[in-house]
Parts: sequence; C-alpha cells; structure tokens
Amino acid sequence: MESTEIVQQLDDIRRAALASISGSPDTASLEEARVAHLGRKSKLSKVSSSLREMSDADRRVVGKTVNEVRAAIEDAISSRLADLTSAERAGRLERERVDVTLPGRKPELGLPNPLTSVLDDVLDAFVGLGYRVVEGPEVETDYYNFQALNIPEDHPARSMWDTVYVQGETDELPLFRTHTSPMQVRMMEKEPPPVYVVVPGRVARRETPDAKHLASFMQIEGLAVDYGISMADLAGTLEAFAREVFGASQKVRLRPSYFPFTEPSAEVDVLCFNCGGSGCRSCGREGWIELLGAGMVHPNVFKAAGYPPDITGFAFGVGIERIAMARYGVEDIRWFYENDLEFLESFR
Ligand code: FA5
Repeated sequence: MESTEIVQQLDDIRRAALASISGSPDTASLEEARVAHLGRKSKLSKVSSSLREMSDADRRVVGKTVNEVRAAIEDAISSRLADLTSAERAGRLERERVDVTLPGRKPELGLPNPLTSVLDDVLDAFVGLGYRVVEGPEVETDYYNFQALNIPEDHPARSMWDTVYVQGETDELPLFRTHTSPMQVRMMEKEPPPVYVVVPGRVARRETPDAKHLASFMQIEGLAVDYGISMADLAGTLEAFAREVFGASQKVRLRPSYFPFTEPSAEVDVLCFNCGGSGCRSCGREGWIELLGAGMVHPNVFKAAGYPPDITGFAFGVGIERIAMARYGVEDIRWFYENDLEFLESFR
C-alpha cells in the first residue's frame, strides 16, 4: 500500500475515533471508545506495527502521522473525560442535595412506663429512709408463701391467696407467689437483726380482673425489724412514704384489719385522687382508696425465722398499680397493661 493511501486511512481512523469520543454519553462508554481506538486490537495499533515492514521514507511519513493521530485521540479523550466527570459530579451533587434550611427530624423518644416511674419513686423514698432493695423468687414454695407466714395448710386465709401451682421436681408443688411477703422469712433466715428492706416484684393470684384487680400485678414489701419498734413507727413511715410519692398534702388512714402474719394488722388508705376526700364514684363514696396491707410482724413469723422472742418489727405490702392509679387518677387498673400508646403517651 502506498504511504499516501495509509495516511488517508489514518485520517479516517482519526475522524471515526473523534466522532465516537465526542458522542460518548458517559465515562463508561468513553472507556470503551478508548479501548476500541487506542487498544492493542485497534486499527491504529495495526498500522503502527506495520511500520516495521515499511521503507525508511514511508516509515518517516506514516510514523509521524500515526503519532499525530494518537496524540489527537488522546487529547480528545482527556478533554471529553474532564467534561463527563464534571457533569457526572454535578448530577450527583444535584441528586444528593441537602436542603439545610429544612427543619431537622426529631427522633421519637420513648418514656418510662408509668408503673416503672412509680416503682422507682417508691424505692427511692424508702432508700432515703435507710432501707435496702432486695429481690426474691417469683416461684415460691408453699412453706415461704404460706406456712412460715403463720398460714398452715388448712387455714381459711389460703382461699384469699389462691394461685397457680407449678410442676416441681419434689413432692412439694411450687407456686407463683401470691405476695412479696415470703421474702420476710427468707431475709430473716439470711441475716440477723436489724433488717430494713423493701422487696419489689411480681405476684399472681386466682382473680377475675376488674377495674381494681388483676390476676398478675406488682407489690413492694417493706420489712423493718429491730428492737423497740412500735405501731407508731409504722404509721410514721407510711405517712412519710405517702407524702414523698403523692405530695405534701396527702394523708394516710389506718383501718384495723387481719393478716395471719401480722398482729395487730391494718389496711392503709390514702385520700381519693378524684374527690380529695368528699366521696365520689372512683372511691365508692368513701373518700379514701385502699393502698396496702400492714401490721406488726407476728411472733410466729419471728419464730419460723429463728429470731429471738423479744425482737419487734413491722411489715407492709403495697400494690404498685394501685399507687399509680391513685397518683395519676387512672380509673381502671387494666389500662396499665393494654399497651395503648395513647394512654401511655399521656404520662409524658
Ligand atoms: C397482702 O398481699 C399482704 N402480703 C400484705 C401485707 C404485707 C400485710 C406485710 C401485712 C404485712 P393484700 O392481699 O391485701 O395483702 O394485698 C396487698 C396490696 O396489694 C393491696 O392493698 C393492693 O394494693 C394490692 N393488691 C391486692 N390484690 C390485688 C389485685 N388483685 N390487683 C391489684 N392489686 C392488688
């Protein structure tokens, strides 16, 4: 082939290459064009490798043109690449643009369940009075739940505290504790007097749920054992607790009552959250709402724990949900367990 013919061919190669480079819509197709027009299998490379077989004169002419064409293609590629890269970056910036003038998105914050808040506040109040917080097993033995608390097998009080029995490994059937009181004897067995503890935890009963009753609820047991403790200490302690949890104007009332494990025993009421004492539907026209059971620890309980006969003490058991009802004016105890977000949000 004549050298002029080859130079003509090189001119075609350049035109085709420049056209495909300027027509490349993105960097990926530009790279394809580069491989096609400058790569080892390209027409330009073939011409370049045929230089060897040419006469000196032809090689000089054709070689110069090959270099010019290659340089022209390379220039076109780098300037097209610069254009495409800046266009692609501009497109990406536009797509990922952030409007900093928009108001921020607030993360949705949760809040403690009202029962958790009440539990924390009650425990805080007693810790402030010098009590320790301890916990006990939810599945108990008949002995600690009943017998050690002066409730023998045939005692009628058992029907009041009937519960679910669980299959155990021994002859004795473990049960879901019906109150937190079993921890009284467990603590006294473990430690010598004085003992000042509060015991929070879940309890269960055979109960048909209604506005004031649940079959599974939470209690806090209180136990103060020392020499020379009287009923006045009990009354004063409960009043301090009520003021701390319900506010300074709250009053407590002790009514004579009966528990097998305390003597004397009392039921303790607080002023109704709704009417403040004048009597309404929430409190059954009483003006007061029952919150807890309490009393002076029965000598038989001290005996079961192996404590000396001249020891004294008081105990009480309070329902957490009942405190929350009284504190927040909640009319139905079951609402605490319905997971109704609207109800729970109202405590924010
Ligand atoms: C007892 O459980 C005794 N162990 C309390 C006690 C402890 C007395 C120490 C003396 C000395 P009672 O069954 O009354 O007593 O329950 C105590 C409190 O738990 C009640 O005042 C009430 O606040 C709450 N409570 C009782 N039954 C339910 C129920 N079904 N649903 C929700 N709360 C309840």
